[in-house]
Amino acid sequence: MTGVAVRKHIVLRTLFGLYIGLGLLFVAYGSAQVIMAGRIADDADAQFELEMRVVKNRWQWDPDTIVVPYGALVTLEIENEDDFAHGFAINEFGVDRRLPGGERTVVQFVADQEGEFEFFCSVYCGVGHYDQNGTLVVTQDDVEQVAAEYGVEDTSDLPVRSRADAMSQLPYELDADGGKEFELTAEPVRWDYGNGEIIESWGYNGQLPGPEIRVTEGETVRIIFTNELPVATTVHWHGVDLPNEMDGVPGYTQDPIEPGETFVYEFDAYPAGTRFYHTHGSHHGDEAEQMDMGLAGAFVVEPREFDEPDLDYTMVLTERIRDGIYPINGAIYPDTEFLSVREGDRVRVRMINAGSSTFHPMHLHGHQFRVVATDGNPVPEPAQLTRNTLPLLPGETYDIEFIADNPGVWLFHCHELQHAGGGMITAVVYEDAVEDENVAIEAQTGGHDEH
Ligand SMILES: [Cu+2]
Repeated sequence: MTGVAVRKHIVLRTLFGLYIGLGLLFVAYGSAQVIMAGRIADDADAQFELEMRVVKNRWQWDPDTIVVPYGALVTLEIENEDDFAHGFAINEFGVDRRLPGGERTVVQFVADQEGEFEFFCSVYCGVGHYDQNGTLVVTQDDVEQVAAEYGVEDTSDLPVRSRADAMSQLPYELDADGGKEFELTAEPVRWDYGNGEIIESWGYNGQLPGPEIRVTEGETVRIIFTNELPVATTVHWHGVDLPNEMDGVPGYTQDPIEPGETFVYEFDAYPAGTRFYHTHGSHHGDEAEQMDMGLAGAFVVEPREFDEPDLDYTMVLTERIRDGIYPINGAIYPDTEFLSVREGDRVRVRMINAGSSTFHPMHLHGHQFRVVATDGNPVPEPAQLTRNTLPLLPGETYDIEFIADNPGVWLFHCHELQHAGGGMITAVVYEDAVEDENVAIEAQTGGHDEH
């Protein structure tokens, strides 16, 4: 790799100003520090992007370890998204740069001393970050080897995947007793959310959201789960009434599943409805971080007698708050998949809020819809509300239905408009309208089953 200029990007941000609220909210911003714990450079032009961050009142650098070869010209792009000033200093290299809140700076120095050096924040801001230091390692030995000794995992070579590579439903095999057996793997991936946003993520079977698991009520479901993440994890079956030991809560119902380990979840699928699966973390406190890295997917239990709609569309809402991204099914506008309908269709949308902390008032243009299920459970017809905007709190699911009776191209978006701006927009597109409307929309549509 010598002579190849590899530009390593690491983006992390301080959101100190946002650390108000519940404990769970704090850890939402801790995402990515685990797989981005360090970076290595193996050529003379070592470029890094470095951010300063405070998580749960604790100061953190991300990456917190940087390994470079002796003699490298080190370029650090440092970003401070905090409202407060911070500083970046390495005494031995004469670096001490003050960085006002919200600003970015570039620091350059030649790594002309071998050894291990501390980098630290040189501005006291009362958060207690002044004693949380990062490590710069300068070595004449093989950098990869030295990095391994420091536990630095370089993920910049992970494959980039996007919705185009994703499967819509997880395949299964029928076992001898008629149960459905699935294989699910949690693994790191660089996820392309669209619109130029490629972010290091954790996905089930390498995708965000995880592939939909669809079964029929009463079926025995066996999920052979393998953890290929660099951290321990668990899988929780949200809204499913299963035996306690299958609930996926580390420290309560099971031990955390360590990297490389497999755990088998087995239960009967009750009750019918739109459910989902998501990580419950490795211990109390990292659930939000793991979930917003991408570890969630739909788990749909069809009733035995299912009055199938013309279009059955699952809409998983997630969030990458630090990056300002609010995806629908792992993609942000204008790269979201649109709902392709025909006039007269009865359309069901299974909306799932699988983000850790944010609510989404989802608004459909041009139609009124009925709320036919709340948290997966059917609403009796006289009690069904007719709405065009429906807020989803974290962990909630709603099934809505509407009749496609108003041809055109109609936006369907989060009406928290910061979220819409962060990509949470899709559209209901009538097939006939596509020919009349612009080609860009045509390119986006798809997924309509023949009927
Ligand atoms: Cu929203």
